[in-house]
Amino acid sequence: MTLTKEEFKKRLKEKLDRHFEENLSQASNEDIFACICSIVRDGYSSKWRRTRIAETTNQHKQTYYFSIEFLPGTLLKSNLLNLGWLDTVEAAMKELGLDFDKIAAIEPDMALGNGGLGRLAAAFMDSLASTGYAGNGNGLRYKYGLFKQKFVNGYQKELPNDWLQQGDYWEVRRESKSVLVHFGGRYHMVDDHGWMTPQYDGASVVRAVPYDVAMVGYRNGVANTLRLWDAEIAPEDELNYPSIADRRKVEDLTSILYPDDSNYDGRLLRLKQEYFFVSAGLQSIVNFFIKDLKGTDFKEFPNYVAVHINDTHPAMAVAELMRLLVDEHRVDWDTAWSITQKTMSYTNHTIMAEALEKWDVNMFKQLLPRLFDIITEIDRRYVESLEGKVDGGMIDRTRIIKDNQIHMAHLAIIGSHSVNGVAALHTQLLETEVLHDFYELYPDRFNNKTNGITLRRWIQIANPELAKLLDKTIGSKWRYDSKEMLKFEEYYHDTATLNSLTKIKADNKKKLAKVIKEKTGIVVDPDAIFDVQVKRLHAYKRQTLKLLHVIKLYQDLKAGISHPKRVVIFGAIAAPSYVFAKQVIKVINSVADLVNNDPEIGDKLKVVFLENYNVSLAEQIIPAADLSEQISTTTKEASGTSNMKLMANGALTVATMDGANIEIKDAVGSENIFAFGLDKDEVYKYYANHNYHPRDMYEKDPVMKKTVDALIDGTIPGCQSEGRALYDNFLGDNEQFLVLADFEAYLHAQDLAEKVWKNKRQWAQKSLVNIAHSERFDSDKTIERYASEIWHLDKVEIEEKA
Ligand code: 26Q
Repeated sequence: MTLTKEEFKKRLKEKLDRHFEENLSQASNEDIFACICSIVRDGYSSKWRRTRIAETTNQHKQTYYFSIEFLPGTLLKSNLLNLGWLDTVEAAMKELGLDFDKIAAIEPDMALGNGGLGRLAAAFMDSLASTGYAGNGNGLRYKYGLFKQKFVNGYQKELPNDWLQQGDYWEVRRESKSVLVHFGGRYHMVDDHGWMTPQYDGASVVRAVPYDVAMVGYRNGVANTLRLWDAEIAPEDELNYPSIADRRKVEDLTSILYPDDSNYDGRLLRLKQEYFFVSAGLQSIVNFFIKDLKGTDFKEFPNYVAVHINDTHPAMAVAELMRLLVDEHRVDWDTAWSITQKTMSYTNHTIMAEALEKWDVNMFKQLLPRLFDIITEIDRRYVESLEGKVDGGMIDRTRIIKDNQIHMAHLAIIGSHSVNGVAALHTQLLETEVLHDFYELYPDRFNNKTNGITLRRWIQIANPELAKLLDKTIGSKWRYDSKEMLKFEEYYHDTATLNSLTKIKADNKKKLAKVIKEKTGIVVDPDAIFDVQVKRLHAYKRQTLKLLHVIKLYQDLKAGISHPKRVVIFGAIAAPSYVFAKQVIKVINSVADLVNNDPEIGDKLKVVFLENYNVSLAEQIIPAADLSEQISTTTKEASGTSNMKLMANGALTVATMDGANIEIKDAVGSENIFAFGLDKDEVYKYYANHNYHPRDMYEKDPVMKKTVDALIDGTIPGCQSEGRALYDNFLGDNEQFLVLADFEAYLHAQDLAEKVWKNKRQWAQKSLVNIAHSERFDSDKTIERYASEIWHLDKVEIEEKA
């Protein structure tokens, strides 16, 4: 359905009149925003309905992406883009004399995630709809999304993020689809007409109410559903919660998103959350199967339903589906197991042992007694199936329950037909190291699916001028088929295109400079190198290495050694209980204070740590980046996705050969990336031989020594204890992220970057190559691979293809 400017204006006026009894000149931006959202909802509501009908009547297999995080950011512009209305609305708003960007900025970020994992889930939702597959999300409707980060005196403070305060514009409460989820109590098995059935006693019941958000496909008539569950008191259980405080306990279940992959606080609540959305999601899928698809012929289930386990957080889906099939629908165990394995697939997102979830047996048993017994039975049968076939060590290492803990990754692997990593190196490390035993047992289950990003958001929306340049050079087909972007490389020698590229970047940098001025008061020179590191704050991601580089640059400048002007931009949130990460934030802020206020330095070097990094801020930073910092300790970053977004916006990458950086290098060629650092074998050698002695390196290398000493010798005021903590960390033999081992190589890579920077044409050429090859990381393509190789989906009918 096309929308003309005049039609849009008419609708906007009608909505204002109807909802607010206002005309345009009186209306507040908030009211105008609400009305535009309403027009957008009208625009996709019939698609949403028709997609649902098509999925049921044509009985397409559907995939359900179970994820404890979804990080869509804002939806107004992306919905407009996907409806094909964005340009029209922007133009119409201009004609009305309204600032559309300002009005769109009213929308709060939907920040139901911490970082890459949640953002990937959101990108996959967009891509599933845009490639025309029936793919839905299943998650939690956190009342408070990821906390709001503030810096107070350089320290991170966390404030509640009340994103629902103004009401969410996109969700639809689906009361009639509510289900009940049970916790605690006891049960015993009774013979009910020949079927052993659990009878529960003393369990508490929580009502799960779904809020559905439409996921609109790019100009194809498809709208899928992201279903987020909210916890409420079940009417049948109301008497058990007489006081407000009691009620709050239930509602707390979906209050907060755990911002933590590093501590054990609140684990019980987290376990409850996991079961809550897994059980509610599976119940609603099974209900749909019975009511609208195949009745109770559950053998057909895997032909119609795929359930994807995004990291281990929803891994108990394996046991919960078994419970639903065996207990509630009387499917025999072996049949149920075969159905479950065919239905489930699992993605691993980390190789870090501490992030592989394990649950304490006693806690689990108390909260989920029946599920625990089902997992015990799965484990028993698993062990039995291997006894006599493999050595006992193998069984001990791979079984699900051991040492009083439930190993969720093991449950996910044993209960799925597919296990994938998120970049080639990561998958290889899963196969050869982390999950090697499982790889020996089930080699066919393992496969790689390198992550992707949605180029619609990161180019078309965040960098419209770049999008126009692509249209002008290679035509607009790339907007549907990113492979077309490779043609941009043909403009490698085209001076006009290179100049346009430089101009677009310069304009984006000016815009960001304004944002920086507004947010921090810091004045930066848009002609400087904009050097960007944006990602969760974690020791393995090594914001510390960037910090050391900044200190080194500062010392050089003070000593009269010149460098091209540089603005170093950080965006990073630390988990509240992650002490080291918070110390890093404090030291970076202290260094920023020192450098930014030193008159001798002026605008030769600026350090900007922007608060509260989120999707919306990323949309402002990334198009303005010249350099992309992807400097994790090799083997530690499963994939990374900011690396892909930055590349798509023409930033050149400084990279260790980790995660997807390797594939970026393959795509652009080694001359178009600044690769450096230890390779995976060197890293593993240090670990195996226990011969990492950073103090020796420090003593031998005066440059390194001077840089590291700045942390403790009073150079950086205001962070004495934190500076000391970093210093001690860098110099300890047990520093597992090998910061100092890569220091020299990193400086060298940065020197090279500075050299290339001096040749503007060469820089633009490398930038152009990066943009052209970012097509390789289009999440539409990633989803095509999941759809064909893991989920076995076919496409739902696509109308309105432009
Ligand atoms: C675990 C236990 C208790 C509480 C929280 C958590 C928790 C929270 C967040 C565990 C993991 C996360 C987030 C992980 C994450 O974002 N991983 C990233 O996933 C990206 C998408 O695959 C990759 O690109 C990144 O490399 C990986 O770090």
